[in-house]
Amino acid sequence: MFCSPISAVMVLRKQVPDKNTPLQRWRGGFFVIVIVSLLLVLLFHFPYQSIDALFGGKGIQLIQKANTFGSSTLNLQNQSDPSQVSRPNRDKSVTEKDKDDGFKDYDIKGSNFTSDEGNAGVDEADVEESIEDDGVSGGGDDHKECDLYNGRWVRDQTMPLYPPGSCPYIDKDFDCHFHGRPDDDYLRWRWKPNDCDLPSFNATDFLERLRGQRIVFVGDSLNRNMWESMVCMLRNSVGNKKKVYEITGKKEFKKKGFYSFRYEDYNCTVDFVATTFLVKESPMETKNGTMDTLRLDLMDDITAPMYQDADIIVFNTGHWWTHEKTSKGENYYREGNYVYPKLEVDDAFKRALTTWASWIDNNIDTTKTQVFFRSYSHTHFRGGQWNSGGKCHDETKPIFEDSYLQPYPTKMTILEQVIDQMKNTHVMFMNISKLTDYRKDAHPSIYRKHYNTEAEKLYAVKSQDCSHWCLPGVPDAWNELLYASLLRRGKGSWRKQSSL
Ligand SMILES: *[C@@H]1O[C@H](CO)[C@@H](O)[C@H](O)[C@H]1NC(C)=O
Ligand SMILES: *[C@@H]1O[C@H](CO)[C@@H](O)[C@H](O)[C@H]1NC(C)=O
Ligand SMILES: *[C@@H]1O[C@H](CO)[C@@H](O)[C@H](O)[C@H]1NC(C)=O
Ligand SMILES: *[C@@H]1O[C@H](CO)[C@@H](O)[C@H](O)[C@H]1NC(C)=O
Ligand SMILES: *[C@@H]1O[C@H](CO)[C@@H](O)[C@H](O)[C@H]1NC(C)=O
Ligand SMILES: CC(=O)N[C@H]1CO[C@H](CO)[C@@H](O)[C@@H]1O
Repeated sequence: MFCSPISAVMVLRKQVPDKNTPLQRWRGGFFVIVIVSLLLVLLFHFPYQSIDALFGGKGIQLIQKANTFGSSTLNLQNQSDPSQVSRPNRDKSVTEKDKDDGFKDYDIKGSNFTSDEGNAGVDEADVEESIEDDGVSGGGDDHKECDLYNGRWVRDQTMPLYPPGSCPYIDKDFDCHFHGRPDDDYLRWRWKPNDCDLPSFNATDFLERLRGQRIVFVGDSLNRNMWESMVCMLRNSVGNKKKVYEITGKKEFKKKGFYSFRYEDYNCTVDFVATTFLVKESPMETKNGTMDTLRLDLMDDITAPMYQDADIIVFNTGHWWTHEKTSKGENYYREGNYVYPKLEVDDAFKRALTTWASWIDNNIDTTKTQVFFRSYSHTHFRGGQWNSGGKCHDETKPIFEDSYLQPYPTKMTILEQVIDQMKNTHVMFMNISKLTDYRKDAHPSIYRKHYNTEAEKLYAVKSQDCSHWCLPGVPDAWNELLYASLLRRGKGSWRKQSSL
């Protein structure tokens, strides 16, 4: 649709009518060229916001579409300057009560989350068309890009990307090797999109591109899982491991707050901000004492400044949005001073995400910051839920049969709709739900702690972790997909010239 300014001008030159005098012809042609060039200069050299203002808010969508469908020569995203990086206020440490002292706090009831098949299909076609998930281009175009999230797990003996037990920054709960998991087949799978190959993960290249920048994972413990994976994948390529460290020396990452791994040779950091709902948890005083409430209309203002100016942000939320973790929706959700006597969790989720989306649209500098949202990661509790003896510890093989997969979560359909309505920000949607659903074999299950007695072992069998992932493991694939998306759609140092 668009082509380079020079070829556009050449085309116009050819089309100037030939019946006038040479002078008129020259003048006419000249003015057309000047005006067209001016327009093109405007288009190509103004940041998104300016273009957006010019086109009354529709500019970004136009440009995104152009970029999705367009040829690989078009590079409208080469506008950020990675050297202009400012830092957040790192002193803002959070002292709120630790919400993650047992894995259960972060767990969910898988089947209840994904139920509601009746609604799952609503508007799905529309959503698919308009959402940029950096995998699928919109419908109806010949230059359809490969959907990175539509694929399968293939055997690969060169996996994993870092040796089990090699990385000291993996939470003990995720360190299945440390806790003696006997099988290791679950480590030897690689995600393979059906219509293309992922670029192999080059940690040195990733760090080079991240030089002078900051990537932040924001969300619940599943994003901590992904963050630790990234820290380890990158650390594996660094010769002198002493030059990779948490900036305040922390070795435990479960408390709410801010964590930052610095890669000294690359002047960059890989950070995690723990905020389970993204919006603000807000205790409220009542006659009867303090009541926990969740503000659906306000971002978590303690954590938002910790990531607002990062170069890359990867969000997630989802596992806490369940009936039982939100007081059954009774006297819990709040907007302003109004506490809903009762609100359905999907409704609350939609309101909170809408708050998130509008905050992103108004507070993120999209010329600098690239925003990702990672979708829901499936759980695999068999014979019960996380709190009623659900199990996955005998699983050593992925699911191969698609008909055994769970339906696409309704909450993710809601998320897609919210992202689709954003005005200023191109959010890259990492649609990893299905790929996680295949991997019933890769959870920590009983290998999340040591047990000394038979009684402890018995208890471990009854209280398994089938929602987080062993590391090395499945989140490594999410980070490979993040790398692929950055190479394909990234700005500045991330942009790769050759097509993916
Ligand atoms: C980005 O623009 C600069 C100059 O404006 C150019 O030198 C560089 O090659 C461009 N990078 C990419 C990836 O297109
Ligand atoms: C990885 O990236 C580095 C830095 O760009 C490069 O020197 C190296 O050749 C790459 N390795 C592979 C295997 O492509
Ligand atoms: C490190 O990166 C920051 C931006 O994050 C930059 O201001 C600073 O100059 C860089 N330092 C070096 C030594 O390159
Ligand atoms: C306070 O407790 C009383 C008695 O249990 C109850 O009737 C009332 O609704 C409570 N008020 C609030 C604001 O929770
Ligand atoms: C994400 O993947 C699911 C299948 O797991 C699909 O139904 C949904 O449409 C996808 N969303 C996008 C935006 O591609
Ligand atoms: C739809 C569904 O699966 N509902 C279940 C949610 O979880 C509770 C408690 O585990 C079950 O009793 C429901 O049947």
